[in-house]
Amino acid sequence: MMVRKLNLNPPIVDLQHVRDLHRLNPQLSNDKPNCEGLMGQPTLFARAEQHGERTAIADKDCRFSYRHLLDRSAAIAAVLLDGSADLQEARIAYLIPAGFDHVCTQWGIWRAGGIAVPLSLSATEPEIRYTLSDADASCVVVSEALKPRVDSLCHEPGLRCLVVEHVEPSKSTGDLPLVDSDRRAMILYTSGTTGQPKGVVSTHATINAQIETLINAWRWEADDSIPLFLPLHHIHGIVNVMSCALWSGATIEPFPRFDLDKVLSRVAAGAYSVFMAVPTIYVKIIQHLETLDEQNRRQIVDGFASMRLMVSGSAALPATVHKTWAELTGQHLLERYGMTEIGMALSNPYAGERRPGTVGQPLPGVKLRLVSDSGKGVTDEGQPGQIQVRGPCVFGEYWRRPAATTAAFDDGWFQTGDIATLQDGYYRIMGRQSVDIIKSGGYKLSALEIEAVLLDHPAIRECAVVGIADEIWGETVAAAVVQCGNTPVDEAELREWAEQRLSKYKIPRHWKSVDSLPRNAMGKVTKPAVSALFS
Ligand code: MCA
Ligand code: AMP
Repeated sequence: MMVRKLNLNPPIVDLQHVRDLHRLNPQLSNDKPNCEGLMGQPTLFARAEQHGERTAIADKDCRFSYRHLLDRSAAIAAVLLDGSADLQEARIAYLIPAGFDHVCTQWGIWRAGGIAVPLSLSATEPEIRYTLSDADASCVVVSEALKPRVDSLCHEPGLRCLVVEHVEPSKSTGDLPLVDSDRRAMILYTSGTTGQPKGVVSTHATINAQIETLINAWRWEADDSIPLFLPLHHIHGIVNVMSCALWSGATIEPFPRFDLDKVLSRVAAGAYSVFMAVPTIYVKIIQHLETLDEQNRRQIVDGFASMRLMVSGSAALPATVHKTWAELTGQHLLERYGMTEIGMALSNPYAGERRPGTVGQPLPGVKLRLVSDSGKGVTDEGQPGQIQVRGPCVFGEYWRRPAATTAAFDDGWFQTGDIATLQDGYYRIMGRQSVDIIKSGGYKLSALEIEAVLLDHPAIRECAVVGIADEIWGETVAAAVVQCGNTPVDEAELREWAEQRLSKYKIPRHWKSVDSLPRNAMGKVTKPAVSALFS
């Protein structure tokens, strides 16, 4: 198989676009993390050349080297290019489980000059349709097994469907385009305080910065080995696990989803040196360990105990879970804080005290401030303020939403909407400004998006969706509904309606039929009073 020459310093596609990005987020030009390699320096692909024959992906009985990744991604790039010289930031969506084909597709899109738009494996047809349409995708790459999920969409004019297994190895000929690090690389869809998810656009430079700060802070090494079971339409799985591992020359063991028994049997076999998960997963493992006999439990606990690093993030890790985990395994989970728009911003130290209930200090290259409701910088210990972040890890824009992008920044600082305090040198997340954001199982959900789907049901006149505190999931989704007319709709029918339109993790787990929703004097629904209905 021919391997094409990699060009690492290409021309910029749209200079005006790049200028706009730098105006909104001036730190793209000014700040560099305390690490090498940003802006046009070694990329994932140049590094993969160096890692060569090392094992990148250990997938069941197959081991794929970095050389395999480079060859296969070049073949996919050639098929995507289909004779053109550069995809010029065309949006290429993909629906592929974690594994060799997934990585090769992401790399193939990047190497062809496209913007990668990963689709969620749990997305429903309407959700996939929305993403493809909002991103204005020209192509969707899909694995053969998942093709039925996009078949109905592949008849849309202007949308090419490509089955990744059908890409011929022999297609890998000719030059690939030069792709500058300032060009747009990825769009991740995130729920926010508006109804429909917004596309968060990152450039190659942003992603490189997000990777590099973690490589240094968490001391990634080529000898590391990590399981990859988190979804690959979010930063946690894409950057923190997959890209950091591949940047370092480490080995990934992919799982199509989090399968407790399979993952734990590999932990017991001592397969991993690094483990990253959301709090729900640690809670589920703790509960599972309690059901095992002493010998099985011991093997798994020893597997965890021997790892060099275990990280928790995406949602608050209760201090009790941190403590129980430390008692069980001797491991002090490293809790960190991040967001789709900014990558990782705060982290407990790799070496040094990892303080339960806190998210540590700003990572190298991340500038962070707390701002009070009145817009003043918070300087007093223990006083709450909104976290605002700037630096090269911060995204450039919401896809085709210039007003939302402008509103998200305050003088170059990205406004996260999360509230924190700083005490004794450690940041602590206190909550969120918006009651319409729910965090369940590590997923960020918009109450408004779920409400809009329920309101479409002909029998529902009004509804309010809230997050209810939950020991396993952090929060679970609850819906209070006001029905039209006298014929009551049963919960099963509402659930089925929601399941056809929303991913499983967005479906309300608690329902309440009410005569009217609690409202304040202005007529606005009071969400705390809605939550109280479920207590
Ligand atoms: C699933 N179930 C739920 C939920 N999800 N119940 C309540 N609330 C939920 N959120 C139910 C299912 O309906 C099913 O019930 C049963 O639980 C098992 O479902 P399954 O999908 O198999 O669950 P699972 O595989 O155990 O999933 C749990 C999970 C998953 C692995 C924790 O939620 C997950 O992968 N979360 C990670 C999300 C993530 O990576 N977020 C990062 C974004 P039944 O059996 O009755 O049908 S945040 C980010 O990227 C930022 C930058 C950051 O900081 O990291
Ligand atoms: P997402 O937009 O899906 O990337 O989710 C980002 C959000 O997850 C943040 O804005 C926080 O609300 C939350 N989050 C991430 N890490 C933590 C953490 N360690 N503790 C509390 N909340 C967190």
